[in-house]
Amino acid sequence: MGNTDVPEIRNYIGGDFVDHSSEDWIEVIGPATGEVFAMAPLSNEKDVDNAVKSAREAHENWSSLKISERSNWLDRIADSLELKFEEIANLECRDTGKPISLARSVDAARSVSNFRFFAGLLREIEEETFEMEDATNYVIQKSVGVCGLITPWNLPLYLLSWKVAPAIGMGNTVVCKPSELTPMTADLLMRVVHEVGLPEGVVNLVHGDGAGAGRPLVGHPGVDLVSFTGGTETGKAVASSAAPSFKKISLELGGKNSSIVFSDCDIESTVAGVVRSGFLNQGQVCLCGSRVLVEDSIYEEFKEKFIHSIEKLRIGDPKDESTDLGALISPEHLSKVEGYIELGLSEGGAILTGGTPDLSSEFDKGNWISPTVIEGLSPYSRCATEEIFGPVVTLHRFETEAEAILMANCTRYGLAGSVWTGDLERGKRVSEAIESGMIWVNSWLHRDLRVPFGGVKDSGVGREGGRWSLAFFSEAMNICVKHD
Ligand code: TXE
Repeated sequence: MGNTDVPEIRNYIGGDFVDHSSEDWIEVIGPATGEVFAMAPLSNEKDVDNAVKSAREAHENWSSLKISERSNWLDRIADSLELKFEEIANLECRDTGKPISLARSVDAARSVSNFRFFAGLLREIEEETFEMEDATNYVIQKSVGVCGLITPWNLPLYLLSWKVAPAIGMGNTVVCKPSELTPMTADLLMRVVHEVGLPEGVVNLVHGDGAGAGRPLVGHPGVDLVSFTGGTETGKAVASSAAPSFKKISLELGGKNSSIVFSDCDIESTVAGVVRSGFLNQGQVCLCGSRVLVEDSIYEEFKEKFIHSIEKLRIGDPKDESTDLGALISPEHLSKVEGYIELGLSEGGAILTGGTPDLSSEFDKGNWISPTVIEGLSPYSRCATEEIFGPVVTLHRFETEAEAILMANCTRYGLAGSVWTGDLERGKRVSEAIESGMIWVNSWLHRDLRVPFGGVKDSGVGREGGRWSLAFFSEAMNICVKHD
């Protein structure tokens, strides 16, 4: 038993909610108030082993279903999740500390549409053939086997559903390991899977931390593929535990993305877009534009409007419909973010706006910080090149297009970015010169689920999204048939 005053969630293995094998629990804490509102299992390798066995047993039957049958299952999950739309939003708001409006428009909406989208995409799969003079090559896509799916705390169900849907759609069975900081909507997904009657063992879930549950899952000989979203340092550990058994792997890691603002941009929409990109989800999105590079001739004008707009953001109670920014995920993460602000000052930066918000006593134990902007730092400084993953943006000036590109490329990361300009040719040219997986021109996080998603350099390995997800969660096999 965990803390008896609050609800306990359980692992989901072989079609049942089951007890974990130890007596240890994790307190699930609301970041806005510091209250413990649920207990989650602290599972160990025995639990992981049970989950992998169950996934392995289910694989043969599940992979032999027709693709249309599996897409119908995805639609059923989407329908059932849609009925729980408000519950998803409320749980995500409480578990992550993000504003309820964002939990609805981003987390709940995307979790449903991920299942719906992949159901549709699966139905479009066509067999590929390559004719030779005397033979035909048939390319088929087989399932890989058992997939280990490891997800972080910033977009819990959004990212889990992004992996589960294409993985099971392609005939794999899965073991999920959500972040120990935000396990509630993963539990909700298991309730949905249970309610719709998905064959047992197709989706399994083990709660727990990285060392006790994540690591044994990645290293398990019964796991054939690992899809991981999380920090770059953890990604290195995941890559090295997966390597000895040649598991298929996709790593979606951190970012330190530039928003590049040219003097010919539409200043009002650019300021709004760059504020959104800097501070959405309190800056805790790997795609956030946390370094803003502004052309010298409009630097002062941009800065004034940028700060004015940031200072209008409403920070506070995540449950309040009008809140723009909520709390950071944990006290440890808050300390990391504050440490970077101190580092920025010691590196010669000046804070233009920031501090701690003035909130009611209900939030005294929460993890709060106001959106912070630092100027005067070298674009090569640690504060301007390392991932902070919080509401902290650094401002820099550039004079030429070439200088902007050089500055955008001077980090170890290469995930995303945005270019703001009235000249779309330049927008495309500059985008192509940036070492990155994704760039938006005159927008940010404008997502089409069909396009590839992933990064270069220390931002990760591989691509997911659309047909790239289907390719990753399958093995292409060629059958060459010689004609008579
Ligand atoms: O994430 P971790 P943390 C960045 C961000 C943040 C930093 C650390 O900069 O400050 O990462 O965050 C599981 N084997 N991002 O420590 O540790 C863990 O239990 C297998 C960027 O919270 O990467 C969780 O389920 N799994 C990011 C998941 O990995 C392990 C989003 C992610 O946790 C493991 C989050 C191990 N050895 C943080 N150790 C993004 N790309 O969006 C931990 N885990």
